[in-house]
Order: sequence, then C-alpha cells, then structure tokens
Amino acid sequence: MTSSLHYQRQDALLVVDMQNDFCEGGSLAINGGNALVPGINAEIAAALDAGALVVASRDWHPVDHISFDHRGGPWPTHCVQDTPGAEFHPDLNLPDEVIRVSKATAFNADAYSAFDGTGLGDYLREKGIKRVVVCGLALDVCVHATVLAACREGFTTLLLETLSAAADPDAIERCRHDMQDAGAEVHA
Ligand code: VGL
Ligand code: ZN
Repeated sequence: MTSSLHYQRQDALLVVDMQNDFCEGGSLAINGGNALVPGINAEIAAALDAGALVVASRDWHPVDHISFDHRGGPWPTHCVQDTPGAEFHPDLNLPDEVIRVSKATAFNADAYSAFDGTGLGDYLREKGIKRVVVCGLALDVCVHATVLAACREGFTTLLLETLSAAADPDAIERCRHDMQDAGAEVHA
C-alpha cells in the first residue's frame, strides 16, 4: 500500500480511535475497521517520512462512563482505560514519534472530537501546523466531530474517506455533506 498524498512539514495526520473495541471482535465493532489498518499504516509512514506530525487519538473512558448504556448513555461499554478493548489495533504501526492523545476521560462528559478538552488545537498551532488530514473510526461519530472541529480551529482540513468506516453506513452521505459545508475537503 502507498499513500496518494504529498505530505509536508506543516501537515498533521490525525488517526482517530483505531482501537480494538471499534474493530471487528470489539464491543462497539464497526464493519470494515480492521481492513483500514494497512492503508492507515501507509499514511503514517508517508507522513513521518515527509517530516509531518502524526497524532493518534484514543477514546479513553473511565469505568461507568456517562456514555455507557448501563448509565443511560447511547453506547455499549467500550474503550475502558487500560483494558484490551482500549488498546490500539495490534497491527497499527505507531512508531515512538507518533503523538498519542487520550480523550473523553471524564466520568460525566463525552468527547467525540480529538480536539475536545485535549488542547490539541493549540498544540498543533504551536508546532506550525496548517493542514490536518483525518482518517480512522468512526466516520459518523468521532471522525465527523474531529473534522468539524479541525475546520472550526482554522486548519485546512482533509478527510481520507476511504481510510475511514462508519458505525451507521446510512449516515455517511449526511456526514460527508456536513464536513464539506464546514469547509473540509473529502477524498473519496
Ligand atoms: C466513538 C462511539 C462512542 C468513536 C467513541 O470513536 O467514533 N464512537 N465513542
Ligand atoms: Zn466512546
């Protein structure tokens, strides 16, 4: 697999929530999650080669998180801190220089965007980043929220749609339009 993008030093590749619980066999499995790994590995390698920044976000909930169904939330229990389900996919190639960002760590609040409560926007600006390239899971949940937030934060924003998979495939069309309306470019 090779990347089709030309990365530069002012780019950040943002790999969203490529964790066991969101892939086949996990507690909140998204169809097509596992199959994204080789392509995302190629993007990571291309980005690092070019001197771009690579960030991997992870959903990192405490036990009894407000988003879990036994607390009245919308989701089955998933990505509980320090459990196997919360680990990055075992085949995802994350060299040491990849920056890890944990989100949605408070008991009483959810955070879908990798920018929400993490300080990531300021960090990327400090590093001189102008463009954010997004891929990962789930297209209609955390990827969607992350792309919209990246636009709001003022970054040139590109979604790699073929390196993302949706929890609800029926939502893809609507999400794509939302992201484009917000100013993101979508690579299908
Ligand atoms: C996500 C559902 C619940 C995601 C996170 O990463 O897309 N989806 N928590
Ligand atoms: Zn979650």
